[in-house]
Amino acid sequence: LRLKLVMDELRLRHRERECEAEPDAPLQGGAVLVVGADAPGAERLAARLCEPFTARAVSDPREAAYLAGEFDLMIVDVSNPRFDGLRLCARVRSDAATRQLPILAVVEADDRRTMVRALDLGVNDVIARPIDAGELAARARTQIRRKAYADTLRDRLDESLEMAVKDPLTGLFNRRYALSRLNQALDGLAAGGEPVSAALIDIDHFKRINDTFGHATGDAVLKGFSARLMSELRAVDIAARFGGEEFILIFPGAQVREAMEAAERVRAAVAREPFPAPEGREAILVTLSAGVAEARPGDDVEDLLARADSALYEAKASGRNQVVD
Ligand code: GH3
Ligand code: MG
Ligand code: MG
Ligand code: MG
Repeated sequence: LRLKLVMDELRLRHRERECEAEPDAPLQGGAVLVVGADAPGAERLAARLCEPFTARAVSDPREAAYLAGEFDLMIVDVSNPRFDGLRLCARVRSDAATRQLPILAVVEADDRRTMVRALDLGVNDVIARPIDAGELAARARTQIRRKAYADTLRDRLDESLEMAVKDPLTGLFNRRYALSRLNQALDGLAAGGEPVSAALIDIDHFKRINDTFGHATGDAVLKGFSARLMSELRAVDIAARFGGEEFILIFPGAQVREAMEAAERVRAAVAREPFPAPEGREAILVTLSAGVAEARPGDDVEDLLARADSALYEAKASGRNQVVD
């Protein structure tokens, strides 16, 4: 054992020189969690990684699993039979929070069996003992770069998916998305599923707001109005901007009475408190009119919306600031 420690010490010194000598490798670093069978083993492994990596050494697999989500890469020593590194790898792979974390497993050069098991478990790469520091850095770099690229792609995908369904001004869903959800709900109803109701909303005398305060304030009111809509709805309800200052609420599972109550709650919340006006001017009281309709079996989207629209017309005609079914 003493001989082994001396050997490690020598390797470490050698490594320190290697670190300084690292030639013109691109400065792609990252936070690396190094997991070994025991604290000194983990520390020795971590010491093999130098700038621009920052390594943290850990020897408790539970602590490692807990910390893993904070790192760009995990290096696990699976070469020590007294330490079940493979189990840690499996756990990190199956946990949703760390599923994307790259794992590099350290194996004995002649232990093909463990190497294959590690790869089967979803480890991204393996490195064989005795460890060459240059090889370790290269494999670490590759995995971190791959992860960064995959993260970028995923973010861009999320962003464009969101742009396809959202209204940019208010952050509510857009008309197209609302119509497709309504279609889905009507299909569900036709197949004997749960009821669905919808409310069409139109802001009262919105032209006056634009004319009095300008278009920019009108836009700000639309944003604040939308936020207030959202705060009154259940998680399963859908709020969308249907057109300029027209909105639709979809209430999955709701019959007309429940939808009326929800729309009335929204109406009251909007009318209760005025919206901010430009500096030095009186806050802006906003009211809305809404028409509610429950889907009937056999309805298509146009049928349902036509009924909601005539209810909205009635709400406008009977003095605004009210909900009609
Ligand atoms: P009412 O609905 O009560 O009959 O009166 P209204 O004044 O609200 O009339 P209407 O709904 O027909 O007009 C809506 C106005 O909203 C017309 C348009 O200039 C304005 N508007 C539509 N989209 C936007 C927008 O994105 N931003 C702003 N600032 N104004 C918009
Ligand atoms: Mg309108
Ligand atoms: Mg109108
Ligand atoms: Mg209006």
